[in-house]
Amino acid sequence: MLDGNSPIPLYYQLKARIEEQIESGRWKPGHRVPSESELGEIYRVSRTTVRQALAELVNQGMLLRIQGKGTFVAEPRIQQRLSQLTSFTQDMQARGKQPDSQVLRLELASPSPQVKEALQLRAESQVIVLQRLRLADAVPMAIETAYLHFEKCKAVLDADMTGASLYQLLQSFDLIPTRARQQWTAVACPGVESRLLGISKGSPVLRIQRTTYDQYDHPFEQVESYYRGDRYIFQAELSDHHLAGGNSPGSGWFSGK
Ligand code: 16G
Repeated sequence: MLDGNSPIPLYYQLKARIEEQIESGRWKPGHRVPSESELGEIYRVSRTTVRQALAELVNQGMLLRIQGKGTFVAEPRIQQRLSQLTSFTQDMQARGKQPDSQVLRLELASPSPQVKEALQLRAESQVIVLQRLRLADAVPMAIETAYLHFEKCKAVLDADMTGASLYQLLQSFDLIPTRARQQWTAVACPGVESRLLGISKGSPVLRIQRTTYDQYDHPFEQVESYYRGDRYIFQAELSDHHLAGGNSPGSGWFSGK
């Protein structure tokens, strides 16, 4: 039973009970959570209390509400480690998920000043814009807009990128993604992106910007992506190289090999 005399609010206690069910594995992904009235009866709390607990768990991405069907335990988030340079395709395959992508845009364009600087382009250069919706087991995960160095990546213009791996294609043309610099910003998902990702407008998403370099340390792609905040966890291992006497390559950097 929940403790009505505790300083911890009832909804919070109920939320912790539900989290326990999920974390212990008693409620597996896809498990249907009892209805609001059932939970209210089990824990002797009001519908408002139950609603508040469920709403927070939905926001945290632990539960999933399906209109007209009920509330279910969500699939665990994709955990991505930040020590290796990988492609979306590799990340999904390593997790036993089927990667897929829909091409939203593939064309030549004039780069913005930021893209021009990131790719170290000459004034008159154009870039290839490849925008894709990335899916795992048919579930939309991210929207990626890659600005690609024209000379290095022109094979992309003739390729069918639907469901294909950009990095695999580039490697077959002897361009090896070797290191990247990446930054994350938490943002509220804009309208168009939210429709494509199948989430409500304003949901938390991670805006990721990446500059990727080839084996000659030349930048070939500048990517701006929106990753679903409810489907991803990014993990990094931190160590104090300075104290350990080691040589840190600089914070925020990671390399492929
Ligand atoms: C990752 C990269 C993206 C790259 C893509 C290639 C992030 C945030 N982005 O999604 O920059 O273009 O992989 O994947 O990690 P692909 O080879 O499957 O097309």
